[in-house]
Amino acid sequence: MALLHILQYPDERLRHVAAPVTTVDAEVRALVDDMIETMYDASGIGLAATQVGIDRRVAVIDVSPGHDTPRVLINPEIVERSGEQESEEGCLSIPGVYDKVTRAANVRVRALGRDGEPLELEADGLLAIAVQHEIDHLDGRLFLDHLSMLKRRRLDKKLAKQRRREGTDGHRALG
Ligand code: K1U
Ligand code: ZN
Repeated sequence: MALLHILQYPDERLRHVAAPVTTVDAEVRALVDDMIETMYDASGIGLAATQVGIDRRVAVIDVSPGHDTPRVLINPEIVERSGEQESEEGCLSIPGVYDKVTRAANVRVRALGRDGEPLELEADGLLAIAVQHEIDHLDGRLFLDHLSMLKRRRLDKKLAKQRRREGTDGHRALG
């Protein structure tokens, strides 16, 4: 298994729309295993293949308290949604930024599991949020896209300043 590099906002590859997986083969299973290891290493509760630069519809999620029950969603589709919930979200591709996002409270998801078996998942609470957050990644969307224009502009300014300070935007850090 291997740790994968997690792309950081504003990397344009985070905006790619991932293609469906046609065959769940050994290569896809190896990707799933690497993504689970990477999610745990980063102390995340989810990870989408888009975040590691792979444009395939593969996501992993683990919201269990012991961080020992990984769920694998290949080609996930939300087939039913109801209600609303608002909660604070973060993103492994946008470290240090958290904000409130409103999403469906309950979702029913169809997907394939790690071995290609069809599965259906009914989710609420944090699991429902994580599922929607990861499917957004597979569609090239970030939780920032759910914020108001005003909040978004403020955050973009803050992040650009942070990148300048860290010298990670191609300019020399001035201290
Ligand atoms: O996809 C990702 O960037 C992973 C992200 C998923 C996520 C965050 C917040 C709400 C729903 C889904 C994270 O894991 S961010 C960091 C995190 O570990 C965390 C966030 C909320 C609760 C518990 C942990
Ligand atoms: Zn994210």
